[in-house]
Amino acid sequence: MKRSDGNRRKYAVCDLFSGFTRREFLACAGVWLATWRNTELMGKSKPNRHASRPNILFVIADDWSWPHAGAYGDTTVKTPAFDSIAREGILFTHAFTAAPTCTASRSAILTGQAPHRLEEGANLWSVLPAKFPVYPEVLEQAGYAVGKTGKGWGPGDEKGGGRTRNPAGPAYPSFSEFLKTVPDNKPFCFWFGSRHPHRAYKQGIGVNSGLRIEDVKVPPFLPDAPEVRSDICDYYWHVQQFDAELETLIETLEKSGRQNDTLVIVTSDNGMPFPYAKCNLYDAGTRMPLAIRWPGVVQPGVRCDELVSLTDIAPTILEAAGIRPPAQMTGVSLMDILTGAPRIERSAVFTERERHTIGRTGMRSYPMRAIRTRDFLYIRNLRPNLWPMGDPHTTVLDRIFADIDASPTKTYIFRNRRDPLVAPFFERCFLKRPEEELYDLRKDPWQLENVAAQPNYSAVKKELRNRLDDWMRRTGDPRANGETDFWDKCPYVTG
Ligand SMILES: [Ca+2]
Repeated sequence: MKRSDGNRRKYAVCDLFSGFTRREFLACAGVWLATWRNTELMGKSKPNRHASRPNILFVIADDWSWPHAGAYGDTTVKTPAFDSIAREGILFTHAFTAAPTCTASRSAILTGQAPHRLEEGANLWSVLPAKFPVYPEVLEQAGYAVGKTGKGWGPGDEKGGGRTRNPAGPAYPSFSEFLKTVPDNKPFCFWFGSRHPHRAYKQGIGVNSGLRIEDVKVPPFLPDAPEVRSDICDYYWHVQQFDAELETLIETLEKSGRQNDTLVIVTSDNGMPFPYAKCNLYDAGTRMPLAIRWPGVVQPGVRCDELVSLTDIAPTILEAAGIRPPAQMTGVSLMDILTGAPRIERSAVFTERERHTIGRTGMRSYPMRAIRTRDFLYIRNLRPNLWPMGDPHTTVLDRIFADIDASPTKTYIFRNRRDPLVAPFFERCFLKRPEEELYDLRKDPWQLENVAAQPNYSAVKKELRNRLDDWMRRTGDPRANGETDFWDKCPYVTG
């Protein structure tokens, strides 16, 4: 085994610690190190048959939540292209974005780092300073052809912070146009950023295209009303548009004859644009569809239930290309999962948010941090005196609670907030929240009942609070040391 592989593995050991308690880490590290020593010393590790460096096709939807795909059991929305990638590769059931807001999520995917490490890059409509390396640049320096179409990093000033282009790569009109520029002997890295299913929607387009409101399963965090069902049909229609784009990409790849040498990754940046979803740290905002296909490497039809983060994508891509990830990447390569290698299952992922819209007096952020384990979600609201979804003090409905996208569902809940049947949804989705939230996912999978104040949960709350504190400290979170107004003062760069 090459020395660089050994270094990479050592690096992975250090970084794996991010998902573990100290006790779990110590218990597992011995087993892991023994495996490593055996393969290292006895030379029994399999030769890297991917040394030829695969092409990378990264396909990202905009505002698409788990589990809205056929591969996850949704029988209403039709996603044959995503389902085919899942069937021919690996389907992740517990993948989480680092932040439920476009810019921060994309910053984290590209850099492999937690957003709070990326300065302005943690805010919506911001810049991603050039000092933070992104995987397309690293691949380009290693000889890859790099390009992107559609929504790359952003929204924000893609050339701000000392950059010369969008961090996702130079723009091309389409994947096929990009491929025409790539010599046969050169590997490529291409980013396709869809605009679907981001709003705005043409109201009724879902129903008018044949989706039936009676077929919609309304998630329990939303009221079951015809307006909401129709809004979900519109969302589904846009999910299907994304899937059609994915189908075209797959066909283009096949026509190029390079599909067997290409690692395809399909995911989303944050959850559906509905109350309690996008811009929230509940699963509806952070849990993402994720499927990865890599012919000859990933076993077809594998389903992975381990907790993974989209910050893991960049180190995965780099490792697949035979490149050691930059030391500051807090993500952990998924190569062991992709190859079915022995591994330590991670026991947690971490999510966060800073400023989304400028919906608060003084352009203030509403900072949150969370730890998600198999059985619990613990959220800390660092400024519980502020409105989590934006200030209510305006007469323009679109700007009331501005962190919730304007939509028929938002309007329905707001206008019916005094209806006893709707009031609990309004309180949960719109109003202020306590400093700590804790949800027992074993009996509350949609995180509707905060049990943080219940005495029988005090031990688990303490443990999760400590783990979250520990992660914030170890990853250099400026908020680990208390209040900061750094993200309040960052410009809202709308171009
Ligand atoms: Ca988005």
